[in-house]
Amino acid sequence: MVSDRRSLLLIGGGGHCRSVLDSVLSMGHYERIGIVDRDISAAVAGTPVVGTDEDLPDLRKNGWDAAFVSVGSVGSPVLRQKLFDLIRDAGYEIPGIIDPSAVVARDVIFGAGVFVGKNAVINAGCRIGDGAIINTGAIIEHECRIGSFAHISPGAVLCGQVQVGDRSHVGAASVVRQMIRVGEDVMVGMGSGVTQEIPDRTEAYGNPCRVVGAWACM
Ligand code: JB3
Repeated sequence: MVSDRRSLLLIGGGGHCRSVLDSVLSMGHYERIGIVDRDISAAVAGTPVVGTDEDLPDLRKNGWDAAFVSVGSVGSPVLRQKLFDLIRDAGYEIPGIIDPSAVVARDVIFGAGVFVGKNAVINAGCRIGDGAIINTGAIIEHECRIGSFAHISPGAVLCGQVQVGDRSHVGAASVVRQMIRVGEDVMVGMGSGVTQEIPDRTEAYGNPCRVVGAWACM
């Protein structure tokens, strides 16, 4: 985490950005915040849009030092991954945004650009991959592995030693039993109770959670 007051671009100015922005303001680390969106009228809560993706290299030269992907994801993390690559290649620092109300164990290892929302809990021994979203009130119990660009939705509960693969989505209020693997590019529908492994590139939902077909992240 950064401790000095610097400048931060939020990439994507929609609903998820509103949550991210509120956490950024609560953290108080940044004295200048701007939004980059394909829609230049997308100002969020008084924070201005300062350009589009094409402007990112110039904005970097003009003193914006950090950037964070604030486009959200409900089952389609590909845009988030593309924007993450864009800001990394343009030379921005990519911080984590962890809401001050979240409870995070001391030994959790974070990749770059992770969002942890209000009242989320991440317990001891977890690893969270680049660009993952641990959304409002999610509980990630001890020794879980969350892949890059995965989205753990509001109120989801992952019991101990659960693995969630890259780009996978665990729907709101779902529960994943301890030591279960949710594969890569998986969509788990909201309210599911996951008691068995979910294979890569599948869609599954229900309680008990059943695979209902193939899933392709787009
Ligand atoms: O589930 C929860 C709690 N939140 C959801 C979140 C995780 O994902 C939320 O309900 C939404 O389903 C979704 O939030 P998101 O991505 O903020 O969706 P939306 O409100 O539609 O806003 C998307 C924003 O991204 C819009 O302002 C778009 O103009 C912008 N956008 C789209 N493509 C882009 C691009 N911005 C940039 N910079 N570049 C793009 O390519």
